[in-house]
Amino acid sequence: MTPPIGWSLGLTNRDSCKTIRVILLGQPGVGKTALAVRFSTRRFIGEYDCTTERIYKIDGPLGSWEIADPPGYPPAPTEPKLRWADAILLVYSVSDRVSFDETSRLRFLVSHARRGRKVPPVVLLVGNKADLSCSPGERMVSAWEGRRRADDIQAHGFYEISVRESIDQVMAVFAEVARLVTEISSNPGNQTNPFRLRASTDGTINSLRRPTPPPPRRRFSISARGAPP
Ligand SMILES: Nc1nc2c(ncn2[C@@H]2O[C@H](COP(=O)(O)OP(=O)(O)OP(=O)(O)O)[C@@H](O)[C@H]2O)c(=O)[nH]1
Ligand SMILES: [Mg+2]
Repeated sequence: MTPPIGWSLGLTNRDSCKTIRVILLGQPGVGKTALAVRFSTRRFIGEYDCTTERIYKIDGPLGSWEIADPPGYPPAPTEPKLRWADAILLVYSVSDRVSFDETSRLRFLVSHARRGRKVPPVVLLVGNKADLSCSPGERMVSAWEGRRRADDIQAHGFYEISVRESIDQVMAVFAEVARLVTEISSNPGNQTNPFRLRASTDGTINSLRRPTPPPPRRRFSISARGAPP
């Protein structure tokens, strides 16, 4: 019998039952909704409603999730929203340098909102649209810059992914979120070296990340409702 994925990730049963709350932040058009929908349904649809803020509720092989997907415009998520989340994904597009620059400001907003809190949020920097780097002239931000930015802003990790091309890369991001949230919530004081993930220049995840097996194919139960408090 194949063990539940929570075991393989080193999560306890109690921890894997916790609903993990994630907020996706980034400029308009970087692929936040595509990321949430891909994780929820495994599908890449192509065009998404960008006007309404949603929370996706997901019960799947990686456990229970609430994923807030605010539109990139108008910007500025409020502090209660940033405090609501266990994990924050700062998303940019490798083909859009302005969206990359925005991640520093967003990181500052997150730190400001969470000042004085005992448990810090998990913060991952995610460079999306890595598939575009195959087209000449499309890549504007290198993987090296992404890694360095993640270091500078003290993100817990950096992933360069293509939501369009790879469900495995998307699942790897959320598996790492689950692992980090569990680790940090059980040991909030031990935050000496938060940055531990690297991504390779071709958009795949390299071996510095703890190996996680691909999730089993299973149906998800999802629903979408209104915005977080
Ligand atoms: N080439 C490529 N296009 C992508 C990828 N992910 C998303 N897109 C496209 O990027 C466009 C914007 O995606 P969205 O998910 O709507 O972006 P968003 O960040 O939610 O944008 P707002 O809701 O306006 O803030 C859509 O046309 C997607 O099809 C990817 O990995 N590769
Ligand atoms: Mg959107």
